[in-house]
Amino acid sequence: GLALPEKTLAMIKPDAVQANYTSAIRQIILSEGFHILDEKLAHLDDVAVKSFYREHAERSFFPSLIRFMTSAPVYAMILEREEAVKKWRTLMGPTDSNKARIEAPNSIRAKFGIDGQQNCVHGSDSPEAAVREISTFFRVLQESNVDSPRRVHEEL
Ligand code: DGI
Repeated sequence: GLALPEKTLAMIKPDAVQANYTSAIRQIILSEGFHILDEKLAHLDDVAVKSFYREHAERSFFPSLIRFMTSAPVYAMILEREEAVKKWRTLMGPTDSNKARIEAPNSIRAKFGIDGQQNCVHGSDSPEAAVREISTFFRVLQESNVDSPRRVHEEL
């Protein structure tokens, strides 16, 4: 069948950046057939996290989530492969790292996550979210995940 390349936003969260797991996680990503199109270290502020996780704004854990996500830098990557969104979420494992250790022991959260909040990695949950989230970190020529006119030489 068709296997068109798709992009997703992967992020190594503050717990794993602080624990120096960035290069180990990056190596797993590459060994699983993802291409890393761009990558950068970023330190999110309150405004950025509130926007990024706005779907959780009313949840009781939201203030704690903001404190965690602003506590240290994150490492953002644009991943590309076929079915990147789904494949990256499968590789991450369940949201709660302790559940991941039971249900998906080979997943990244099982190996490097701490709990249900400090869970080492993020992945977009749809191609549409991927476009939005990638634009949080990167200036991109969006030509793959979205039907919009391709802009080239945007600096000119
Ligand atoms: O897409 P996921 O990261 O797997 O999960 P999600 O979109 O449901 O939640 C986004 C993040 O919010 C998750 O990675 C950690 C945090 N979170 C979700 N549920 C809980 C939570 N944090 C706490 N403390 N408690 C929760 O129940």
